[in-house]
Amino acid sequence: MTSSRRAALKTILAGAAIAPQLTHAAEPKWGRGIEGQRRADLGNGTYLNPILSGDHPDPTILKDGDDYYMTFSSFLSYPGVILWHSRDLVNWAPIGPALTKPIGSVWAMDLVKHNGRYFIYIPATPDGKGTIFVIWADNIRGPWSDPIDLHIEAIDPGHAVGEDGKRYLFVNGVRRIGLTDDGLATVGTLEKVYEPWRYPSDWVVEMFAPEGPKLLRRNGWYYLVLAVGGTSGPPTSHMVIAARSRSIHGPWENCPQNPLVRTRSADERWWSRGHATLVEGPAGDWWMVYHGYENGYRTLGRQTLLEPIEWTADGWFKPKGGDLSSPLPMPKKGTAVQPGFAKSDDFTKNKFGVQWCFFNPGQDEMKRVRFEQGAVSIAGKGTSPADCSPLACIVGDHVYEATVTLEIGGAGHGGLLLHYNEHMFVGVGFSATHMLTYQYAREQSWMREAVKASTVHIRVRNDRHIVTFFYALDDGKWIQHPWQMETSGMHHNVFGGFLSLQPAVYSAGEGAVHMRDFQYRALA
Ligand code: 6LW
Repeated sequence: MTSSRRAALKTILAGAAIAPQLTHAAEPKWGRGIEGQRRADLGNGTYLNPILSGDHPDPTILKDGDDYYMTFSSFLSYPGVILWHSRDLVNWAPIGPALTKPIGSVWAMDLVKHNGRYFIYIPATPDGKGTIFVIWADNIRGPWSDPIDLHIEAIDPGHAVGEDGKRYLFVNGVRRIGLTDDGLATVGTLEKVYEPWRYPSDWVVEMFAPEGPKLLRRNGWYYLVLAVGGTSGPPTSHMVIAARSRSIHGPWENCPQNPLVRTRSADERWWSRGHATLVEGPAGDWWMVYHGYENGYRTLGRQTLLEPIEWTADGWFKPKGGDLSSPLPMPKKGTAVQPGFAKSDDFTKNKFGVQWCFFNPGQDEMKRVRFEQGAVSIAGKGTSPADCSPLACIVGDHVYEATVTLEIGGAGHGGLLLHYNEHMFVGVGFSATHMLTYQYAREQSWMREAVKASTVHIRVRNDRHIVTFFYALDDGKWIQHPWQMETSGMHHNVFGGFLSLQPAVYSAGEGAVHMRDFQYRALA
């Protein structure tokens, strides 16, 4: 297509009128950032959770002088372990990925600084079997080392330095293992160090699952903050509990106020709140970051929440944010970085590992990618969206549209999806001769339609789980796809894996798909 034809089409497409939105009960008023994306900072001295909307679970946070860094479980998305930066705990900007080499599904990590060097302890599942890796860097912006397998069969590492100056990793259970001084190998074996506080056995939770141990040394105490109750299942599952000890070797004393955080009712805005880390704010006050599912939006994954805490005279702490459904005062003395980023992409800049991640890629997946002028070409792989490692991005809005222009080259096919995993996605694809419709992770061949177009434009609108696809062929005239879908059940409680529903582009079969003009806009 010539560039003048492309410009003309872009104008037609941008102005295209499409079906009106559904109406819904009133929701809280979030701030709106770039492309209308949800923004926590309300601009009036308060913020409204989540601080990072969309799939940002198991936050691990590091205060490094006036800077804060955070990363989140990235599961099977690569490049993975995306680091974010903030100077006020509320506004966060992405830095980029710390892990490019696939090592399986990445779960709750610990980001630490020790003797001037940065470390990320990463539980992952290479070959389906769990172990803990470490990567390190002298500059948090990289380069990061290759992952080193510590051969620890456990999840959820939490790093601590004992009063003896020795390094330890606490893991789920709660168990502990020693580390060498350089932090890159283990000393001894896993040993059980703490039997956590138990909630009454008739509470409605998923399972006991003591995990996510995070350690803090303050005023002569070691605090051990952890999650119990299970991250998913019923909305009242997850909780934050704490224990403390004068020594890294115990004995650990349970916090008399356990559980410190828990969703009490399914009427609350945030479900399954838990997995917390304590962090000092810019003004020397204290906060907790943790995650939760948003009521009615499990499809968005677990989102990052920030809650103020207060240290009490008895040396314990208590949360002060209630159920987090209302705006809270911003942390004092911080400065805001430009939060988030534009998800619209003209492919003049490489946004792999900030926005775009392959789902469950092979070791050489980036070899499929070729940047061209204002486009990216993705070589085909596999035979369908289920086995071709679609290119996906995390979103955090209740209503949004994503639009892309594709040129389908060769005998392959490509399209736009809402993708959870290989067992669940919906979408519309095109080959050189046909339009393909995917529902229930399968092509519905009875819907296959003959079309002939060198260029296709596809738009997906997700309006609070009501999903509508639109497409336009060479003349740029939008047509609403005849099948509207409902996707509220596409989440972890049904399909496992702790993932989220993400807009994704796929390229399958022989040939390549040229992708250009990706546009995102949040509508609510
Ligand atoms: C995470 C663990 C958990 O490592 O989910 O249910 C795992 N709890 O803490 C993946 O996010």
